[in-house]
Amino acid sequence: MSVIIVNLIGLGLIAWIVWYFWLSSPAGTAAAVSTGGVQEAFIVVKGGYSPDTVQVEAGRPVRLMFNRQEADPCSEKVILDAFGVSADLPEGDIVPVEFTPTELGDYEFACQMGMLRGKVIVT
Ligand SMILES: [Cu+2]
Repeated sequence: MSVIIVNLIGLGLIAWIVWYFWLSSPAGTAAAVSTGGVQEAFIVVKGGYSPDTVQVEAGRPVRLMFNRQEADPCSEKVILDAFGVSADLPEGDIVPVEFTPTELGDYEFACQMGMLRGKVIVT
């Protein structure tokens, strides 16, 4: 019986984390959450980027955690030209992409064909 209760609490916690990081800000803009000086944001990749706009502060490291939830080859790579970084996104994995923005502005990121687009706003 107590095992069932513990499992239910665990499931509830997972549901809350998923809701908090992914579902509470669908598509729109998300401010990166700072953990130990690193600005972190979770981005779900599924027919687009969600959220598709992430707001960060200049001069501090950023870690974007991409979670690709589809098999569509269109989204298998994400490229952040302005920051000189790119990453392969295996389906289901959470892939961190790190960089430190130094100048204010809007910077696009996209899939390798430029069909899916998102934006990093550096303030
Ligand atoms: Cu594409």
